[in-house]
Amino acid sequence: MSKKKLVFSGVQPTGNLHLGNYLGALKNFVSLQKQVECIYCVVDLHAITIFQDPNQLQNNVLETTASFLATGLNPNKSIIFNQSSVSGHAELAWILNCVSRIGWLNRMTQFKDKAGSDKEKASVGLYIYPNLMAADILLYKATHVPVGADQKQHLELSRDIAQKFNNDFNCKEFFPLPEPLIPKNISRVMSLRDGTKKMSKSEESDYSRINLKDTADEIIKKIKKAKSDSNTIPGDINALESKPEALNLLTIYSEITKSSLEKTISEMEGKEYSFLKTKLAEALINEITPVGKEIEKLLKDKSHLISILKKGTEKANIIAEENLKNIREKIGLI
Ligand code: AQP
Repeated sequence: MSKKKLVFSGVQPTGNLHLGNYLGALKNFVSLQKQVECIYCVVDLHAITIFQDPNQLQNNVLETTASFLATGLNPNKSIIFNQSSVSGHAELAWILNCVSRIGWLNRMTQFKDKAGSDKEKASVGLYIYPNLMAADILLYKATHVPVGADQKQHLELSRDIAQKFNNDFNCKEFFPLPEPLIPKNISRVMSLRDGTKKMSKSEESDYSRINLKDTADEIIKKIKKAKSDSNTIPGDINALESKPEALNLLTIYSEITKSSLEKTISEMEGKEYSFLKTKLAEALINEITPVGKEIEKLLKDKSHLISILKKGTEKANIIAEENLKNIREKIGLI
């Protein structure tokens, strides 16, 4: 990547970060900071689209910040801050609410999933969440956005909003059209209990996910209990199409051991799933438990975490204010 590119991404402080956040987003965040200017945000304004206990929210913001640092983000290389501390996010979101179309939002599948069967009772914020996400990205004129596959549709909407703004205000290329950076091999880590659902912080059962703070014993227990299959592991990837839980375990194992899925499957062919589970638990313990211990250590010094967020806010605010000044001008605000 050339120096002109700018990366932006965010994570909601809605609970313990898990293996899906780690493999789908955080690992990519860390490798990108070595190549290009990066801005990483704890998106607390997104979190409150669903009610959050205020004390818990504060803790979760710090825990998400600690998770960023524990996985390898460096505040001297990347800008790390929390969204609500830069008011430009909310201001640009309002402007983009007036650019984005209701028909576009009506197609967003995440709203349908999160609002559930009683959409009338969902917050307005949850419905317009993708416009705020577009504002997060466009406020910094970010060109690339590392996300898991579940965010692809929102990224496409951000591109549509950027394009419409550029057309409406006759300023071709004012906003770059942001490109998603989605991991190739494991774009969506699935629940350990139901291979058709993504691993998620808000899923009720803790057995559905591996948290970054899980101990070795918890990892062993969760992997042992994970749904798999009563047959032995097949040698043909097509035979796994109807077995999403088994495919998920094999995909996670191949990602953690940095091997291809094809190679993993051929090595595991004919073995029991209990064999895979033992190997997988071992690999996860090696990769995840040092991160969890580092999170715990960082959480012991909350004032250090707050000072990192404060410094990040100052840096983010400078870029945001400069861009907002031009945005206000473009649309005729004095
Ligand atoms: N299961 C997943 N597989 C791959 N990537 C994932 N991400 C989340 N879950 C998976 C990616 O992690 C980043 C941060 O996500 P988020 O926490 O901001 O929101 P989310 O996608 O809604 O994640 P959760 O865990 O499901 O949170 P809740 O339960 O609070 O809604 C994003 O890049 C996302 O793609």
